[in-house]
Amino acid sequence: MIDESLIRRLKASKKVAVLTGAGVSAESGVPTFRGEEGMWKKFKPEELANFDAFMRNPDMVWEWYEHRKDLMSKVKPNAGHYAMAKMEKLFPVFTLITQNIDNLHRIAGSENILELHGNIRRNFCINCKKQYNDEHLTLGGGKVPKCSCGGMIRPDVVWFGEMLPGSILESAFKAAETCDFFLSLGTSAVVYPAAMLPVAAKKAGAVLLEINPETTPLTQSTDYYIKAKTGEVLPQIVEAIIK
Ligand code: BJW
Ligand code: ZN
Repeated sequence: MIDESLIRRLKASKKVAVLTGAGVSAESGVPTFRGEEGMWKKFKPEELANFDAFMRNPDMVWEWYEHRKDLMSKVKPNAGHYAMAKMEKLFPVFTLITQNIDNLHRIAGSENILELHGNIRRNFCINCKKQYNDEHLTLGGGKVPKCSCGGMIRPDVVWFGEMLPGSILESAFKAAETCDFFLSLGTSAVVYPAAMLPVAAKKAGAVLLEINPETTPLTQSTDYYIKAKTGEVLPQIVEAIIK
């Protein structure tokens, strides 16, 4: 059962902002980084997802991304993604801020999306910055592709130590600081600056809801915490606000 006061307060909201993390795509078969089922139990994310690792061993890092590109091209949105696309239509202002690079929110039909950490289908040359989408590359060889200028091509995602896209981050903070209701979904809330968004929303007066089967450093600051999978709970929340 979902708390009645949560539904009442969400229903009364005009501006809603949502932050999603890897947990939202877990039920689609995309492994998370951390947590019980985290794929990075063997590797520390900070060691693989950074520019120095790419420069030291470009083929290894590229092969890891090729593997994930392949996986992410095959998976489908789950009930949580679809519920968020439905939710977007129910509020005058709805901003979906995602740390995920897998494109599943867009495939599910969400429109106002801010991708904080890039998108795995895009790539660019580290030398001349020319953009290459996956369809412009031959994937599967385990070797880092080269640009026409000779430079190495990397995925257009944000690695540790790199700045997030400035205008996207700015829009995300604006959405967080001006919303009435903020949802933090399927994120361990340990990676900055994304982890600051729910805190900024709460500080600016928003109601804060977290949904995650495991508690996070954010949990103690929330108004509502639902210990569950997003694919199970979000459709119930949408049903309850439509009723
Ligand atoms: C479910 C579920 C289900 C499971 N339903 N839930 C301030 C303080 C301390 C450190 C820093 C700071 N500011 C900056 C830093 C450094 C660093 C950082 O945050 N480090 C911390 C780890 C300590 N941040 C950065 O470097 C960022 N850049 C930056 O700040 O630039 C300015 C700067 C530069 C130089 C110096 C200082 C400042 C960049 C961060 C980039 C993160 N990139 C990655 C990789 C992207 C590409 C790729 O995918 O390969 O982004 S790392 C990885 O973590 C990925 C994710 O988007 C991100 C967050 O992970 P997420 O989504 O939360 O996933 P998990 O796996 O952690 O959690 C999943 C959750 O789901 C779990 O809680 C489960 O329980 C739950 N779950 N099933 C609902 N069914
Ligand atoms: Zn180039």
